[in-house]
Amino acid sequence: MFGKILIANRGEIALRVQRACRELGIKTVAVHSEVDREAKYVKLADESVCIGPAQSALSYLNIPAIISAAEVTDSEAIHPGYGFLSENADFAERVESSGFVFIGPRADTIRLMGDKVSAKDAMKAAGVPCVPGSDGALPEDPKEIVRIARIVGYPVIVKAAGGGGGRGMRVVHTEAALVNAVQMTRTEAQAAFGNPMVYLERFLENPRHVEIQILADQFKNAIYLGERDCSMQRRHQKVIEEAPAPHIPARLISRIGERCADACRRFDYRGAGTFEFLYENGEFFFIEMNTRVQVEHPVTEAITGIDIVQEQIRVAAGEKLRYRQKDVTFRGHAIECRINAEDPFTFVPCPGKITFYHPPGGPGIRVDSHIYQGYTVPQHYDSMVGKVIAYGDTREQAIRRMRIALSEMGIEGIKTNIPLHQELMQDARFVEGGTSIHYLEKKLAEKGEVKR
Ligand code: MV4
Repeated sequence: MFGKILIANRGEIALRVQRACRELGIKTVAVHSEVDREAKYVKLADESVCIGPAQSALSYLNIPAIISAAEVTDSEAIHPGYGFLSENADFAERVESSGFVFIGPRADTIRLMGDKVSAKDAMKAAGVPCVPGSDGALPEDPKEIVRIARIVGYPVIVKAAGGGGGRGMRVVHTEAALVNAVQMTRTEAQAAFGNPMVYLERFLENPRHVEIQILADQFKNAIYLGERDCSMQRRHQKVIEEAPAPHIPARLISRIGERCADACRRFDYRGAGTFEFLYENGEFFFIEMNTRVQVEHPVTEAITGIDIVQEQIRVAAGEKLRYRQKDVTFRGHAIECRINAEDPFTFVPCPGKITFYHPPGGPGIRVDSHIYQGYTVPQHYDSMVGKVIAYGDTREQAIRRMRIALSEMGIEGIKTNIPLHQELMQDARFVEGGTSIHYLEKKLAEKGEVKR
């Protein structure tokens, strides 16, 4: 096992990784920007290195500074967390060529999944069901594009190969609008990702976002840890996640989970990973794979009892996976509310000093957060300041516990989206379960209408 790990991230995930390291007896190095100098996870780390000014581009995305910090602290491995450099294949490559272990998949795997066209090709070949669409990237010839779209059937969605997570896509309802939409998406994709390749899919009108968590080691052992429903989102930002996904038969999950684990064995996947699917009318359609630990990993940890971050570290150190599929059992239900420093109605970010903080607790409640009374939420980064995870024997119990937790939680000095979560925990459609990816935005639009 490693003796010392550098954590190339900030905020709640930096603290989460640190806790996993501590439990494994590994020393930790925090890297931080100038504005994060006073952050508690920096003080709690065994060592810390300032890697640059507040702007992410000059600190948390500064590859040479991070590699240097690993060198001067004699770290053996680097954990990238989520966001920042976590899915940057060049970073993974530089980490490994500098003699450190990158805690994640190999650089070529990250690159394969970063290109959404090659990712989809690989999944199709591995027997993972995909959204029907163009086979690979679209050609230049407008006549060919029109022909392909006719076969796929309207509405279609044009997506950038270099995009993902909702960036670089356009829905097209008619043939008349197609060629122009493809051209516009190409131009935007070139500007945003340096890659003009686009592909086409049948547009699913009312799906849910259901993802499968997997774990794999370098010895071709791979398991799935069930699914998460992340449909409650606004502008591609997840707001609430839960596991299991309501009203999806367990045998459907095990069938798709086995496909994902099979795919991992096929392309020698190593570490934790997530297969993103759209789920509509009882069918799963693969859209993208994430090669990092995700924000919402705690709901899976709650229902499986497996520490995903510790397993990431173990398999990166070359250990054999400690679980076989038959060892993985699913019990109970978990819901996560992302707590953001933002106006609960306008969603405008609200950084500033926290003058009072009282975290919730009690049976089945987990809080993953780096904040404390007196902490100043900087304006330079994501507005998420923590997550509340409620676990119960049933979904109903998890919801009841979440309501209590939110009512106990006190954060003053900044605005947060706690009121939005409180409203959603009382929302009849949420309580029923199984709402689509459009539910929250529709609900918010209706609320807006009433106000006017
Ligand atoms: C789609 C889709 C409908 N049909 N693909 C958005 C994020 C990116 N991961 C893929 N996205 C979508 N792809 C087809 N063929 C609808 C979305 C989508 C979405 C997906 C997941 C969660 C939230 C979403 C919000 C709007 C659109």
